[in-house]
Amino acid sequence: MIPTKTQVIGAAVAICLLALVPATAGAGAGRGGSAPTATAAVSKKPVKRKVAVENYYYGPAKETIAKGSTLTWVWPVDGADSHDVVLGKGPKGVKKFQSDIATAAYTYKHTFTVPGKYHIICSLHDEMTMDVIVR
Ligand SMILES: [Cu+2]
Repeated sequence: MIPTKTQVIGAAVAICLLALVPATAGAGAGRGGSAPTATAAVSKKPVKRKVAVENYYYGPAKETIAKGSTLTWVWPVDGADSHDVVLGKGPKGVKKFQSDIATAAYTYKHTFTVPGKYHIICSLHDEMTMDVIVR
């Protein structure tokens, strides 16, 4: 049987709706309720930002900041597992930096003076990484 125009359109709409469902459902589920990372235009001025050190992830996992900006990693007051902040790979000539290994109520600060891409890792958890782009 040849499908009528209405049936074809109906099927197309149904497919579109199906395609939308996982996208919408996935959007909010990602980070366990942390604030959405609105990507505003990157300020050319140095900024001071905080990064949450959570169990097995940094929030946010990506930061784009101007040269001279400072990131402060903040461990939760009631932290459960131990983590650190280590420069895995950075621009040429940048010295390695790393925090202590801490569990709770700890902060670590670093000011980025050299533009480039910084890959930050937790030395205890391979899956725990973040990227910092310095412009
Ligand atoms: Cu960790």
